[in-house]
This record gives sequence, structure tokens and C-alpha cells, in this order.
Amino acid sequence: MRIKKYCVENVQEGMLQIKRELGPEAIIIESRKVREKGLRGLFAPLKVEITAAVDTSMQQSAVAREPVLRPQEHKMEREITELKQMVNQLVSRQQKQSIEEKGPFYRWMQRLIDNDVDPALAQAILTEIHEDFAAENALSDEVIELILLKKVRERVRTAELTEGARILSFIGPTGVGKTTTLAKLAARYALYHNKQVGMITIDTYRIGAVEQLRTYADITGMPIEVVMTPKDMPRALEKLADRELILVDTAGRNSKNSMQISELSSYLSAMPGSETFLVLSATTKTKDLLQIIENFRKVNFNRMIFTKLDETETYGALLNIVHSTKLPLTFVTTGQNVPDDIEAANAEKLSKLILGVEQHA
Ligand SMILES: Nc1nc2c(ncn2[C@@H]2O[C@H](COP(=O)(O)OP(=O)(O)OP(=O)(O)O)[C@@H](O)[C@H]2O)c(=O)[nH]1
Ligand SMILES: [Mg+2]
Repeated sequence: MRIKKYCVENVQEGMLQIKRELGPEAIIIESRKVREKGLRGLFAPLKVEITAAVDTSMQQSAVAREPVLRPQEHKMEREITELKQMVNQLVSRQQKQSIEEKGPFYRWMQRLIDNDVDPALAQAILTEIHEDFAAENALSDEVIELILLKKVRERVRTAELTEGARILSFIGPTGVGKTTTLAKLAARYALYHNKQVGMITIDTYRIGAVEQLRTYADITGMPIEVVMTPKDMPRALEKLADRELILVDTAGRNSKNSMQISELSSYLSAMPGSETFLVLSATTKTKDLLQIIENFRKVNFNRMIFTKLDETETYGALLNIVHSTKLPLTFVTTGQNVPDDIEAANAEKLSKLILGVEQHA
């Protein structure tokens, strides 16, 4: 008996090689998909490893006795038929695995990219999985999905508000939902946490902006202070001295306007100890979000809020941004209703959205 292993591109190529080297009597003992070792193997097509065997004593005697030994011929015919069946089975199995041929993680890479995860980040995550689990022969889809969820979850930083937080400021580009988010939080802290809440608005750019917040303040009976210059800030804070929580609204800034950003910075410097939220919309492209973050860096924001999760189908941008800023997400908002459409950021839930395992409810 002679046994030999062949590592080939596909079954057909393997069969030809086996036939050439071992003769038509060779039978296939085992065939499996294998991946090249190392990084190269991550996206390279899978190879086929075929173990074939041939009974060498039979090979020799078959040639010598062929003209007279009809039962032997019969056996060979049967073996060839079996061989053909085996090849057919292998070919159909190979077709089923055609996606896998592009690499076992190709499909998952595609899934992450389809959900707007930055390709470089997607590749880094999958390379990590590949390295951690290189020893495992074949991971089932279910297992890969669980590992992926864990890897994404590890990167989605979330952090609840600290107990002692008293001043919360909301900054960000125009129209992302700063005022609405502030109103949601004000109502929730007042209603559900029995906090004495006050508001400050330094949104003096837009006509009607002060009125928007004043309307919410009137409905909830909360005091509101309008601040026109950074110098007015201490007085406003003093007026709200009895408040346990002060929420500060700011005008949406075009982050490309560095004058506006510097001005915003001086307002925030007048509020030491402020928890400053950069409010971003989940509907904004990653590239634009990265630029916005860069432009707002001067203002020392230390947390983020993503709004309008209800207005998009893909959530990869959240992962890209949290990963890039290394700053935590504290809240996400999911609609226009005040105060209902806001949630504490939950890494478990967000990673399912990012991976497209769950849709936003
Ligand atoms: N669908 C959806 N709409 C939202 C959400 N949050 C806010 N909005 C809407 O977005 C629009 C703008 O909201 P604002 O709160 O005025 O935004 P802003 O950031 O304060 O805007 P400026 O002060 O002009 O910069 C409003 O129509 C809100 O109802 C959300 O989570 N989902
Ligand atoms: Mg506003």
C-alpha cells in the first residue's frame, strides 16, 4: 500500500496528479480544505489536501494477470465508478464552499464593510481572530459570529455618567440634535431621578434657538439662563447654584470655522468640571465624522453621544469613531420624542447593531 498526500488548488487538479502518479487504481482516503499558515492565508483561497492510496501489490499483479482475471477487472471498474462518485461529491462540496475559497473570513470582512466599518479596522479585527484561533481547524459560523461580537464589543467604549457630574455641556455640528438630547436628559433626570435641573443656553447664533430651549424649560418648570459672552458664565452658574444638575446648550458650530470653535472653547473654560459631550449623528459619513472630531479637538470634549440611530441602517461609523477617539459613548438617541427616545449606550446592544445581527427596534 502506498499513501501519498497532495496539496492542490482544486479537486480536478488533484485527481489528474493522483492518476498520473499512482495510477487509476488509487483511491481517495481523505480530502479536506486547508488554509495556508500565517497572515497570507487569511484571504488567500483555500487549498485542497487529498490523501490518496494505492495497493501496490495489486497494481503489479493486475498488469500481469489482466487478460485472464475477469473478477479483478470487475473490481477495478467498481472502484473507478466509486472514484467518479467521490469526485462528484467533492466537486459539489467545493461549489458550496466557493465563498470560503476566498478565505474563511472573507464573508465576515464583507459583513463588517457592508455595515460601514472601516476596512482597516475590519481587517485588524479579523486578523486578531485568525491569529487567536489559527489552531482551530474549522470554526462554525455561529462561533465566528460570537467571537466577532466580542471583538467589536471590546472596542465599543461606553461609560455611564459619573455620580458627581453636575455640569453637562453639549457641543457639536449644526442640527445633530443637541437641544433635543438636552431636553430629553433634563426631563428624565427631573422626572425619574428627582434631580433639581437647570439649563444654560449659549446658543445665541440662531434666531429662535433660545426660544426652543425656553419652551422645554417652561414645560418642565426649570430655570434657564441665557449667556451671551464667556464672561457672563460665572454669574449664570451662580444663579443656578441650587441646581444639582446644569445642562448647557451650545449653538451648532460649523467645525471648519476655527473662530467659532475657539469661542466655544472659551465658554467651556468658564465651566470647570464640565462633562462635555460631543454630539454626533449616526447618519454622518465616517470621513466627515473624523473631520468634525479633528476640528472639535480644541474644545476638550470627554464623552460622546450618537443621535438619530433610527435614521440609519448601518452603524459601523459608531465603532470607527469610538475606536478612533478612544472616548466613551454615554448616550444614544433613537427618535424625536422627548423624553423617551434616548438610551444609555450599551456595548452589547451596539455591537449587535454594528454587526447587523440586530436591527434598531
Ligand atoms: N430621527 C431623529 N431625529 C432627531 C433625533 N434627535 C434630534 N432629532 C431631530 O433633529 C432635528 C434637529 O434637532 P436639534 O435638537 O434642534 O438639533 P441641534 O443640534 O440643537 O441643532 P442646532 O442647534 O441648530 O445646531 C430636530 O428635528 C429633532 O427633532 C433622533 O435621535 N432621531
Ligand atoms: Mg440647538
